Amino acid sequence: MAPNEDILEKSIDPTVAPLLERAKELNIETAWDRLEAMQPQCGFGELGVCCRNCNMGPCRISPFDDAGPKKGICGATADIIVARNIVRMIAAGAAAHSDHGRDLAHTLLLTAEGKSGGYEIKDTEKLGALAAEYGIDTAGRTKEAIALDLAKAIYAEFGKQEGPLQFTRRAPKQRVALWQKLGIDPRGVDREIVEIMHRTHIGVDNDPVNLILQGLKASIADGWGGSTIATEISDVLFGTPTPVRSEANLGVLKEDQVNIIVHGHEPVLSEMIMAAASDPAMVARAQKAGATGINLSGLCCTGNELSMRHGIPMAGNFLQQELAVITGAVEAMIVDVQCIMPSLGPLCECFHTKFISTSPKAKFPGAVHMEFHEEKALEIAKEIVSVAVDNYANRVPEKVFIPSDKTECMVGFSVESVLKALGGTLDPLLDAIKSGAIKGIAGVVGCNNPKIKHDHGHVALVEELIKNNVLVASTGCNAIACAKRGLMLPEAAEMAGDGLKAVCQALGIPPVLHMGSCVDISRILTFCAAVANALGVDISDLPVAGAAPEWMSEKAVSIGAYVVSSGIFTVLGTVPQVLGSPVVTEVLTSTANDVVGAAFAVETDPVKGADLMIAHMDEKRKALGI
Ligand code: NFS
Ligand code: SF4
Repeated sequence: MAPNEDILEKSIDPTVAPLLERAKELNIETAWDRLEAMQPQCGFGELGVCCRNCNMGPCRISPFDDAGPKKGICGATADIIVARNIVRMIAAGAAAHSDHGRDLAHTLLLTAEGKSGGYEIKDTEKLGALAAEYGIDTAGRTKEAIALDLAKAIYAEFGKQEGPLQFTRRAPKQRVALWQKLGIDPRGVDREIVEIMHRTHIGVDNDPVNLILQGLKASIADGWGGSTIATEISDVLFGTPTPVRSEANLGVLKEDQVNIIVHGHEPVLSEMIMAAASDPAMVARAQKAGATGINLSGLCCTGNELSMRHGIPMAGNFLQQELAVITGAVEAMIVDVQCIMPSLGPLCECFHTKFISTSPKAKFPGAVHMEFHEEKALEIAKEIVSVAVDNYANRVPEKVFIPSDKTECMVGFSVESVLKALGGTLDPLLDAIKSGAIKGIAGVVGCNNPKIKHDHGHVALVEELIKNNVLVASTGCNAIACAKRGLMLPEAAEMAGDGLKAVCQALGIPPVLHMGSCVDISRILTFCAAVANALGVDISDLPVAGAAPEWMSEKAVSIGAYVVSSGIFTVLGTVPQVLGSPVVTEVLTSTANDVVGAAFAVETDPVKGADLMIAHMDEKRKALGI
């Protein structure tokens, strides 16, 4: 039976319609159904004008009705309420990324002290480079001794009372000077987040512009601080990615193997699950259970992390997490933190799938909690994997429905590997930009959101960009969408404009570069800074732009804020909850240009969104005289 019209409208991904049809047959709900049940969504919430920051409230400003309230009980206007709400979203997003970075610092510290159970320092070259940035002596010292100093220095970045954060100094000096002039050069990562919580408490900061500036400051602490820390230490511990072939989409699940999906964000967990799943004893155990082997894949950013370092397949992006379970072929869904739907618990109960939570920070209804600790990492990972293997016997063959679709991709473009592809210097890229063969560089990132046809926002925007000779750097759920679409193959150069096509063919790279997970947007920042420094200009002078075509998370709000604070024009494909405030809307979409040299645009049509980015690049090129 062909899926009905309505289901076909949900996604451009060929695995989605059949699995949604399957869900309907089994009377199982997904995020799409819950979105429908939520209609109409609260108009006050959509505009950002509701406040429950104190117990005189809740208050909401009525933009619809002239006679309705225009002030909260404390007197807060729509501008104040919206500004407080959006900067609290930044605080949450910056906290999520940065706490992820902190966990990596913790793992590095334990590893340096010889106390971690199975981790090692894999990339000594990067360790040396980071030590140099921090002014740590390396001559004649062991990698453990250097790593110990580095871990301590990085740990200190979180609780520091005065700045600067070391990695912010990768930004061009003009940018740093601007941040200093504006008072938004961040101090300790935690301090900036705490200050948002303080300022948004009732009766503290009631100036929308002053609030937004603190939001930008915390977001810079995320992008150039916490997220960069997460990326760099992951590279030290697990290796800096180099181009590798992988596969993407639910067709990577295997009918005759134990399917284990790792979902969430921190490679600290997934790297050990990978080690445990490839242990010969574990594979033998799977074979004894009647499977031909163990098949590991990843979802969301964990998928990106495993794929770009090891070529492990990506099962899908955010909106496919429930569909993965509905295949009936997953023995275990192992999760850590972030973007894990609490719906997975009840959903897994409809199948044989074991839903295993591992982080003390993230427990879920219906999950088995097997707490992960770095000190005994491999040991615990083996216990978790054995639960999955033993669960193979419980699979119900009649319930198995695996779509066949999967696509090959080339992933793993760290800044280091891009430089290597360029022959060790930025010059070929700079020349291609100057000659116009490459019009500019776009960072396209972010989530899925059922408010938008799944993956359509990502793919339509990216295809329009490459057609117009824009090289795309992609991370997060956008990267998975592009991989599934075949845009991350060198052959996809055929879809690019002539200039970009020639460059990609000469270098053997795809027109859309997989740069990693969402914390790895720090790689894009580092790259933009390197290009700006090579040209002797600020990032805001470059023909670059950002986009988050299907964003939904608070992390994405923080990302958008630090990308704009870094001087990069950014297009949002879903409407942020700020339109109830004329002041906040004006500041974010226009005034920001005069302050940080970049602003946001909101455009729900992805092709038009791409066109805005292209027009912006044309303008910047003209100003640079190229
Ligand atoms: Ni990013 Fe990664 Fe995906 Fe969005 Fe979630 S997985 S950190 S937040 S949904 S891109
Ligand atoms: Fe209402 Fe002001 Fe309290 Fe918010 S802080 S709930 S606007 S009284």
